[in-house]
Amino acid sequence: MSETSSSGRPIVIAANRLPVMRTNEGDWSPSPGGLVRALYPMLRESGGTWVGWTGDPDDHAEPFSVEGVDLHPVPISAEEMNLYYEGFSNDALWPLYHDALRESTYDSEQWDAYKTVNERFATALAEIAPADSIVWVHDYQLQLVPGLLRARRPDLTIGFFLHIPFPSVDLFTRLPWRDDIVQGLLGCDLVGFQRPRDAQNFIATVEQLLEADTSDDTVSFDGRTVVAADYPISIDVAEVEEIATGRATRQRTSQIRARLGDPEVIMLGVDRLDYTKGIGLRLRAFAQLLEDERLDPTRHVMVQVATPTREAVEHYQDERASIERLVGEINGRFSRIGLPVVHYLYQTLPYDELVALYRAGDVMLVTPFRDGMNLVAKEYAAAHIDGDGVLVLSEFAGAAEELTDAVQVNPHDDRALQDAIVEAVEMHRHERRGRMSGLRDQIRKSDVQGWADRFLAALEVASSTASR
Ligand code: GDG
Repeated sequence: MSETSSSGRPIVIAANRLPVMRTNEGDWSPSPGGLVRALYPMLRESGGTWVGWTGDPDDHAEPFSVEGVDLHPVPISAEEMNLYYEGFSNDALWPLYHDALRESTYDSEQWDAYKTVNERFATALAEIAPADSIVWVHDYQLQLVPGLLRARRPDLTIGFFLHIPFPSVDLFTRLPWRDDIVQGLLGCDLVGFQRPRDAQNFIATVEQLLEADTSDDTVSFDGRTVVAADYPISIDVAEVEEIATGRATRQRTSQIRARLGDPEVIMLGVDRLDYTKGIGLRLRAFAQLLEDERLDPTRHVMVQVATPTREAVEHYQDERASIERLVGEINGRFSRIGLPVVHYLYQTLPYDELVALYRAGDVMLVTPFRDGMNLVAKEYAAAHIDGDGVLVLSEFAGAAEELTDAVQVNPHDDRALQDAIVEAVEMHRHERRGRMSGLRDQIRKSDVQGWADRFLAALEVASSTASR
């Protein structure tokens, strides 16, 4: 824990979802995930609070506390869920911020719901944040909150972290409500991004839209200075290593290999079933390699975990249908009785099972068209305590900035992707181990706790220099 986070100032986190889930007995327990693991202990120590939605529509639950952290539910109705979350957040902002990979829907009713929910979050935060506390707002669903909160509570230190990319000026300015969004973010003392390029895009956008004074990493607007910089997120490395080392995981990994028919090489993909992740692309590359006999279905198999997500949004339904058709085609053509060549799981697996799969994966395929960071790539390296395994990584994942020992590839180039897969499959043991050692050194240098500490330390510096 850094000196800054133990400086005694209470911390309030705001995110779309609360960091807890209901147990079978109807109680609450912290949800799995690196963000929760990084922030929970800090909140416990600072006497902090997390503000967010419980996940159930129209849930007007009173504030409660789980393992020493105060949780403050913000109600969201079923209709708002549809307009603010599935609509504006995931059908307008998500595709726009990911290189406009799908057409965005711009709908003023959805925008109104986005504003209403952001106002509700800002009102809740203004009421509960202790005097002079630190408020850390997360992600694209809540971009108006910093500005709304600053107007109500100028005493607060406000930070924001965007988990997804910030697009180029040319893309961002398509957004009908572009000025409102950037002004919302400028209510912060510090706006954090995954990559330097995201921060640069933000600064260039502010410069163009608001004609504000900017420098490399600051914006002067409305008499205040706002810092915009990159803080690449990471994972709980120790936790993944602990699971990976466990006896149960080792046994499960051997069992998985055996169940797959003890192939020479297991290729693995793990993604939310999202059109940004390039799942179809890698399946097509795999199929072409089988077709060209550069891979052999008796020696090389693929496992693709595609976690259900945003199933009410049409682009996601289309993507699922297209992937499932492709899996069917490939298996129809190349499988043998009892031995499919692609093992496809449209499921959310327990985390232990995921780590066992990472360990079983000889080659990990992470091929997004665009990704803020991609934690799966980092989790794969953390799980490979055996020092072996090859990561094939898209140049368009934020993780590519740090994970330079991966086999990096432009996933839009189908031949290059096929070659990268063959390179990974055929890589000499010595080179595999050298690269994996580089990947593991890199992620150990910056785990999620370090990320949170760095962000909060920079936020306190930014707020002490900003004139309010
Ligand atoms: C957003 C940004 C950025 C996946 N399947 C299962 C499962 N997972 C877990 C993984 C990993 C997480 O979900 C996925 O994180 P990613 O980073 O890969 O992707 P997004 O969900 O799109 O996350 C992304 C991230 O925010 C953080 O800032 O890196 O760029 O898009 O932790 O392990 N977990 C379990 N079962 C599954 O089936 N338990």
